[in-house]
Amino acid sequence: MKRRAFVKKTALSSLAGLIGAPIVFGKKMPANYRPVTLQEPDPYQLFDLNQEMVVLNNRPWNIEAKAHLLDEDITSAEHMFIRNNGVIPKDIDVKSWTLTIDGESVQQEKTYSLAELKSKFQQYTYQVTLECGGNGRSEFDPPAKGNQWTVGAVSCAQWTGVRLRDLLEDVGVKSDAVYIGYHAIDTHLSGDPAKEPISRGVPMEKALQDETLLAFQMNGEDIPLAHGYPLRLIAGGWPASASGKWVNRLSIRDRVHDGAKMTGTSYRIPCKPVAPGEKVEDKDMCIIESMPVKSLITYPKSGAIIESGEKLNIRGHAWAGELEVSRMEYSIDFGASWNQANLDQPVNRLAWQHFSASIEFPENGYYEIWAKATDSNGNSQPMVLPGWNPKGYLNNACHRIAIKVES
Ligand SMILES: Nc1nc2c(c(=O)[nH]1)N[C@H]1C(S)=C(S)[C@@H](COP(=O)(O)O)O[C@H]1N2
Ligand SMILES: [Mo]
Repeated sequence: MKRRAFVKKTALSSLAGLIGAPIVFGKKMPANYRPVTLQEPDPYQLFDLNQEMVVLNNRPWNIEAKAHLLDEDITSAEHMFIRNNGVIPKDIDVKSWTLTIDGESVQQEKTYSLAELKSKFQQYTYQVTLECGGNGRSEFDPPAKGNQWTVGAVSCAQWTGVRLRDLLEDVGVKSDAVYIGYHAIDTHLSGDPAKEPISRGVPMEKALQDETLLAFQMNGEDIPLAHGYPLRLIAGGWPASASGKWVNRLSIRDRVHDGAKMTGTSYRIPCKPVAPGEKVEDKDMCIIESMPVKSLITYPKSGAIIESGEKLNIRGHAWAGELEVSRMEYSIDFGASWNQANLDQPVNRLAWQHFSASIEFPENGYYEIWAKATDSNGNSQPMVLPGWNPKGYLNNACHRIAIKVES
């Protein structure tokens, strides 16, 4: 086979892989053409997404927001990133939905219907930041495999549900309990029913926090299907992979949960920094817990043109995993000097914080605005890419937008 023809064939089959179906007249497609289904966020109207959302993959569905779409204080479903490891479940019957709590360290295994969960336990609402551990992956060099998230795999919606702590009290937890693992009904891409796409969890200490919920509502309505309808674990401030969607079973474990994507390089980083590209053994990899400090300029949109002499009011959000953001700064001279921005308190623990600033530009021309948050432990965002790791997690480099000032 000639090399050119071969390249074309692999390109076609990888496109078909992304689409999840063979492209019947694929050979007639112009070279470098991107099929419409991959240009639009959701041509089959599976989700209620804004047209500017960016599809990174549609088997499984992985879709991110652009920074300016995240301008809302409370992220709406329309602008919320979607991250799936497997196939979204279909035909969910809420009436027969149950949640079972089991595991080596449960005192009494119990199964609850959704109605029981809602009536038996007190309900709480928290606004919670959920950021994918791989957000920012696209900047790593050498590159990391996986969805090439830029900046938009983060959300901060309001979640309503019952406290996991109250459920744990109801079933009783043995003194040797270490971890909670979730199990859900989404299916593995291979179609193998014995395989779970993902089954992660959190240590007992995190499970017992006030804000750790089993949620049945998002922003005051049923959780949208793509985000975990009808029941979702919410463990804010940690990689969002800990917040299991479509959860029907929780196991109280006497060891660190060993479900799918808990081991190897999944959601783990080298315990000690390594050189870019270095091989790291499994035993030297540590599970990601609280996410690092980060921020996003959500207004204006990058590329804005400002009239000479006008002040520019910028705004955005900042978050710091389990910590609070204590200082917010911006730079218009590539990080040579920094100015203080206004920073609000979070509405509750684990919610992002809003910032704003009014900027005057000294003369006409091109500028970049860089934003830098500092957490309550004094850790600031790095100006450029932080520590390389094999899977490209935890890129919390300063967000930057482009601005032109013209008369
Ligand atoms: N059951 C299940 N839960 C899941 C996932 C999944 O694929 N299946 N993906 C996880 C990951 S990696 C992330 S980042 C978040 C994404 O949540 P969202 O799609 O609601 O934004 O869900 C987490 N919970
Ligand atoms: Mo994720």
